[in-house]
Formats: sequence, structure tokens, C-alpha cells
Amino acid sequence: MSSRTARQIQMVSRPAGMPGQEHFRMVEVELPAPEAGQVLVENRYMSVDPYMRGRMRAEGVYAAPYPLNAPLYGGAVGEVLESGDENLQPGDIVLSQGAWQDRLLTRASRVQRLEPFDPERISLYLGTLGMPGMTAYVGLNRFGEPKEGETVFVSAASGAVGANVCQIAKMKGCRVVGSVGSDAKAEYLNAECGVDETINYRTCGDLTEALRAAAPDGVDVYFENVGGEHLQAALNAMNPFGRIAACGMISTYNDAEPVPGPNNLMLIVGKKVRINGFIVFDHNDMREDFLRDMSGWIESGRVRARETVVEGLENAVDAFLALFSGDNFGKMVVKL
Ligand code: NAP
Ligand code: FER
Repeated sequence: MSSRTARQIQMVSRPAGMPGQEHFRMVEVELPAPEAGQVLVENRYMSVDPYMRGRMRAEGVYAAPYPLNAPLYGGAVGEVLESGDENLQPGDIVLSQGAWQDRLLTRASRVQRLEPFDPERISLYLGTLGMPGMTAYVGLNRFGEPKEGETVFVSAASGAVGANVCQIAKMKGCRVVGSVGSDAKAEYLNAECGVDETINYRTCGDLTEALRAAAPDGVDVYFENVGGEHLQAALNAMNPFGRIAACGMISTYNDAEPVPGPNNLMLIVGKKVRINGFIVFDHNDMREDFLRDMSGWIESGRVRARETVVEGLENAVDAFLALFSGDNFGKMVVKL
């Protein structure tokens, strides 16, 4: 093994329902030395994210599907080992789209050099200071438009996106209700993130009733991460002129066949609800504001950034699958 030996996880077949180890394989390749304009990067952390399940389908919506038998991609933070580019030096910490591999050769123009505010916490650039944190910031501010005193309902509320939504909404003076899949996650949101009410959707019984009890004045903003029953309950509890920031619907991502949706979509009309789907990558105009605000909030302790760290590339598929069973607590990252 040389310092240019790379291990990569590749997809060998497309999953129909829940993915499993059988859809992936690990391969070892020998990378060439970087040419002019290229860098060799050794990853320190890679991200696993729900959107990756979408990329495993044959038909992409806004982005090309993952190829078969070739390296996958996704957010990663690593260190430059060798550089053929004058703007990057060995030792530089960079953000790339080179997840699912421990080392990669890439064009220098495709990585972003980071000046981490805390070199011990570079994984934050995959979470609260990265794509999921920015998703929370963009979705809540631009599409939820919460006003002081309003009630914000967040699903998958303790996750990489959700926990940031909850904490930003609290700073805006909102009453926040979070839905999660365990009592430990609920306790964390209450105790550490200032969330007013939590619902454990696995044990609460009827979700609409639980939400009405947790949000007696109704829901003004629903930050949608889960879909299905959560969307149905949110519409039932929504106030007139409520806003839904439609960020994701993770409960549907592993459906092999489409399942029937909420039975109450007509409420969108009578309640004059505004639903906005959005993809974070379309909102780079907010990036500077996001980074300034979020780094300040993390440094001052106003935003907590909890992570689940899984060790080893060989465990990356399990880490990814854990997103769908709720085994992650906060942002899931793989330490390489
Ligand atoms: P995450 O919340 O850190 O992890 C996923 C969580 O979803 C799990 O921990 C689990 O938490 C919950 N979950 C999984 N399956 C579920 C089910 N069947 N029913 C209810 N809850 C379920 O993931 P994330 O990265 O923050 O992503 C959250 C959502 O944002 C996803 O829908 C994702 O696709 C979306 N997203 C969208 C954009 C965009 O640009 N639009 C960008 C990033 C993320 P519990 O234990 O609480 O169930
Ligand atoms: C995500 C879920 C879905 C996400 C993007 C998508 C960036 C895009 C879906 C589509 O194109 O249909 O978490 O994060």
C-alpha cells in the first residue's frame, strides 16, 4: 500500500426498496501522481446523506444518478497530500465531493480550501456549517418565513437539518414543536436545543392529535423532512396562510412502489397554505450570510451541533443505512 492507494465504495446494482450491503462493493485502486491543476486528497471525514438514496435510482430528477461500478460521490473533508496546483499545498484542509473513498485525485478547481475555525471540528463542514446546516437556514428563512410568536413544526427534528431548523426558529422567537423517533432525541431537543414540545411519532398514537396537543395555537410553519403521515398531520394542524418548506420526505425514499399519500391535501386550498419545494444548491446567494451567522452561533454556543461518528470506510454503507432506521443522532459522518 502506497500513499496513492485508494479504497472506493462503488454501487454494483440499483436497490429497489431498502438498500443493503449486496448493492455495494469496496475496490482498491492505485492513483497516479497529480498532474498540473490536480490534487491528491486524503479524506478525514465523509458525509452520508438521505439524498444519496435518490442518486441510487436510475432516473434522476435534478441531478444525474450515481453510476454503477464507479466511484460514488458526496461531501467529504480531507487533507491535501500532493498538489499540482499553486493555490493548494500539502496539509491544506479541503471540502470536496469525493465521499465514498479514502483518497482521491481531483481537479484543484473542484475542491474548496477551508479555513476551519476549529481544526478539531472539521466534520462540521459536512453538517451544521455545511450542506445540511445551510438547508435549514435557507428553507426556514426563505420558505418558512417564521415570525416571532408563531409555531414552527419540524419533522426529523433532531437530525442534521432538523436540529438546526429548531435552533434557528427558537432564536427567531418562535414556539417550536419537533417530531422524532426516540425519547432520547426528544430529551436532547428539549434540554439542549430549547425546543418547546416534542413528539415521539413512534409512541404518540394518533399524530394529528399529538400535534394539536403540542401546538394548541395551530402550526404556522411546517418544515417538512419526512412526508406521509407527518404531512397529513401538519396539514390538519396548520393555521390559515401557513407555510410548508418542503425539504424532503425521507419516509418514502425506500418505497419500491409509490404508496398512497396524505388524504387531506384539499386543506391546502381552504387554509390557503403555501408549499415550497426547494433544493439547497439553488440558493448560493445566501451562503455568505449563512456562514457568517452559523459560525457565530456555533462559536458562541447558541447552536449545538451533535454528530454521530462511525469509524472506517468499510462501515460507510451501514452508516448510510442507519439514516433510514433513525440510528443516527444529529449529523451522521464517517471518520476515515
Ligand atoms: P437526518 O435527519 O440527520 O437523518 C435522517 C432521520 O430521518 C433519521 O435519523 C430519522 O430520525 C428520520 N427518519 C428516517 N426514516 C424515517 C421515517 N420512515 N419516518 C420518520 N422519520 C424517519 O437527515 P438530514 O440530512 O437532516 O435530512 C433530513 C431531510 O432533509 C431528508 O428528507 C433529506 O432528504 C432532506 N434534505 C433536503 C435538502 C434539500 O436541499 N432539499 C438538503 C438536505 C437534506 P428519527 O429517529 O427522528 O425518526
Ligand atoms: C435531499 C433529498 C432530495 C436533497 C436533494 C433531493 C440535497 C433532490 C431530489 C430530487 O431531485 O428529486 O436530501 O438534498
